[in-house]
Amino acid sequence: MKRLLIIAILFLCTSFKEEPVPGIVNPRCEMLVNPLGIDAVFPRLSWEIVSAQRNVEQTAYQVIVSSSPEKLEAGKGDLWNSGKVTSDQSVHVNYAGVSLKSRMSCFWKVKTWTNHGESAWSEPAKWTMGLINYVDWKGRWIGLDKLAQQDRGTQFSRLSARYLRKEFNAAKAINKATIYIIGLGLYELYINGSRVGDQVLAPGPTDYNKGVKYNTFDVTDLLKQGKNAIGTILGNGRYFAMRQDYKPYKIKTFGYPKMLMNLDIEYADGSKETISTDDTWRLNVNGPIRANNEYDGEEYDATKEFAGWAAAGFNDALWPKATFVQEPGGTYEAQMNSNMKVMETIKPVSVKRLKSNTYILDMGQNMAGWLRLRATGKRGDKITLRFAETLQPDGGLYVRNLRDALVTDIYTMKGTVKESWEPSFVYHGFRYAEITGYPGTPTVNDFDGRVVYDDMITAGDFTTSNATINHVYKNAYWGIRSNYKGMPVDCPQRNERQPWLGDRTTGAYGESFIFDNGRLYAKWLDDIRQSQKEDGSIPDVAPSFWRYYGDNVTWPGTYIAVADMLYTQYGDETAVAEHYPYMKKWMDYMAEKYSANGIITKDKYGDWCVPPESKELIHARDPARITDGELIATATYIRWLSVMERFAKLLDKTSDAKSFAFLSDNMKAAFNRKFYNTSNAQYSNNTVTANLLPLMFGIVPAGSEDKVLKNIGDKILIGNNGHISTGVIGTQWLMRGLSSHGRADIAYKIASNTDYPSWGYMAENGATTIWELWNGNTADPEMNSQNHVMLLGDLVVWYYENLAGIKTSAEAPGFKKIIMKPEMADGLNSAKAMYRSMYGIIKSSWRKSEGQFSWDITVPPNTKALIYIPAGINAQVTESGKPAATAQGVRFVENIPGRQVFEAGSGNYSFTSPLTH
Ligand code: RAM
Repeated sequence: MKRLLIIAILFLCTSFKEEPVPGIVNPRCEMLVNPLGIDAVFPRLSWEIVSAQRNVEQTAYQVIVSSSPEKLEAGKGDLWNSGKVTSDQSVHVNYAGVSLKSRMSCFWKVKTWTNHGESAWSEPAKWTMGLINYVDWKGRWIGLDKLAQQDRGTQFSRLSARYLRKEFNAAKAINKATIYIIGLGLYELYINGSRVGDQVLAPGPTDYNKGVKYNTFDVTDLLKQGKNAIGTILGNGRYFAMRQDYKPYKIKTFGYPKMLMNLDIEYADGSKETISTDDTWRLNVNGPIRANNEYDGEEYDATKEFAGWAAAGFNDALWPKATFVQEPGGTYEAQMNSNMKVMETIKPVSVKRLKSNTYILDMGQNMAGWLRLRATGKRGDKITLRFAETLQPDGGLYVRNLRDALVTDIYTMKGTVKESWEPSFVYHGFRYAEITGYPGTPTVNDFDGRVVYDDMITAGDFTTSNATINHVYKNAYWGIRSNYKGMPVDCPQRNERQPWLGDRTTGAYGESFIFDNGRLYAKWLDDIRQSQKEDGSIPDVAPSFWRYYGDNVTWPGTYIAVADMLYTQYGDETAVAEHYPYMKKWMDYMAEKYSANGIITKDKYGDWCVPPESKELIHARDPARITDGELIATATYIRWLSVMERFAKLLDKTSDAKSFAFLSDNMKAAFNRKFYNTSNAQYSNNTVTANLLPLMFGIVPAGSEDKVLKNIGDKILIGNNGHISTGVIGTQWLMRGLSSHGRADIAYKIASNTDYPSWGYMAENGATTIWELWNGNTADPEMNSQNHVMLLGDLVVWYYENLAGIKTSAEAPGFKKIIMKPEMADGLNSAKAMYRSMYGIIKSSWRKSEGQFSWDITVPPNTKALIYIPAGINAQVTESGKPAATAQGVRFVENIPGRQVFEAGSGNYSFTSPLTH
């Protein structure tokens, strides 16, 4: 049998002799390569096929999962052998083997059959199971449930970090050691003096009463036979929230830092031991981190360092014992999204003296993270760093827009040569820093900007011939990475930093082109579900660190939009299936409580942050700029009904799908009765948002779309001189709305503007990220962050889908089928984008020159692309110099006005067509 197989393989290989058969790369489980300590008992496996050949399609796969590398090598799938499965599925394949138990290691590989032959086995990959059940956790929660002497329990409460340590003896040779840790609010972990992992500000934030995340590390290499030491440092994070005595009804706090840890050791002789948290641990609050919280900063006194405290042999006789403390309320969950990390280190562009011993450092870029400093000074010298996004006219920091966040890090020197320090439990949103007390003259070489956000790859790249668009793209990139903090937050600098739902309704979708954010947003959906009240209500902020349960359609509805994004961009059906009951519950709750005669009567934020009539205002007061809240709420609810209908169909819930559709029809009729003026085809007071939402949500009476579109166009071109007039809600649909209705010219105008109000205006006025307000350089500081992503709306989606022409088809989501249809906006001569999909890299690079349109495309294996070449019906379209219809891997599909449409399988293609103008 085996011999036969080998012969068959040889035969297949030889039949494609000069070209290698497609290979497999990047096998990953739960969208992660080699994840440790997961708690998905039916994990999903994905792989990418690599091949330079055209039109490679998977026809079958085989997955083998084994309990040891040796078994895997021998092809013994004792956990799962799928056998040869006839299928073109290569992403999110459900594990279907023996049931997975806590602590199991699963080694796996995959091979595929394609229309170009049978691949070799992939490189082996691995995942391990975490502690799935509560009873798997040994030991108890430890900490110190009170303030240390030097701690303050005030509006600016900051605790000194808690240092915990334990030594133990590993009597025998160690085969394998795994550590599971829940360190709240934030932890740093050390073994035998070495830092474990490169994560910072871990674990991911949650509503700690509902669920806490544990992290898992393989620490085999850090342990040794004999004496070992574990050390952890606990910081406040959101667990011991700031502002202890301030608005307790609004700002949630949970308790004092605490931790639970298991270190599982397997000895070479097969015996096992677990070292866990108990009252043999020591805890000291008098270490170097004297004060920390996310908003006010960290104070570090190096004279108080405990040299060698995390290594074996340290004398901790004077350290008090850790005490048992109450466990947090929620479930223990494996953290399936990546922790934050220092993702990039950048140098300041200048350090200038402001006055006596005060200097201003400029990073040249608004960023989120912190500064690492180097200095040589005397013991006890204090270096103080304060952070801000902008400067005052006198050159000093402008901090009024930070509200009462103190954003101050203080380092007290121990007095050795070239000390280096960076904080552990804080981050700042800043471009500038004020340095005081630095011994000597600070220079750019004494500081590094540490850019901190969730560890995820940059999935996309985008550039065009238009400098403004490129500049805004760069600002968006920096804005988005600034605001991933284990959850998407609104801003990284002021006393807020909250995971506001409404900021990401469409944002999450656009961001997914730039960052591989699927796991972060899957985690956020869990946060949102956990924040749901029994009756169905969903807050505006989740995890609900700020208690904002007010019920509205736009902000909480992001729950549905993000599930839709995960399905659309990553083909993640599980996200939809898991959350469907809760989304439906919210939909029912909102309709029951707030609808009257087909209209949703409750709204809260309106079209948040439209450009106001005067440059000092935060919100417009002019009724002509403001869109009716009931209109926004009802249109948005209709939009959610259509997404829910899509979900219901996907999950075979036919009767739900019917009732969503039925309700939608009724509400559309009610909406038009209430807001539509048939005589002039205007909705309500004719704002762009009032007309755009019904146009995009299929509410406009059939046949009247053009008239409504004309009202939008007139309002922009005549009423607003070609400028944007929408806020957070309208901007989510604006660019795609114009493009998909044939007005790419207006969208392009809006995207290229550099005067007020526009994204280009921000860039022209010094923004290196995206502002919270269109008039961010002149408005009241009370709500005026320089690093907020909500006003991006659908701009990034439009960049990729409409300018570069990379979009997934809705019918085959996750880029199984790709729609490549770039806009030929006048004035734009080229666009080039790369996007790393679950199937592999997609590229689109087009340019217009010398009467010719040229377009280079890469389509990944196991996908198909529909390619819309701008060309009239008789125009000669070529691919690599030959008539396109005859090119290998290419098939002519149809002519539509202005385009010839081809279908292509995987591969690289170079198309040309004559330009008509
Ligand atoms: C502000 C924040 C946030 C927004 C809410 C409604 O506090 O700017 O981004 O979503 O308001």
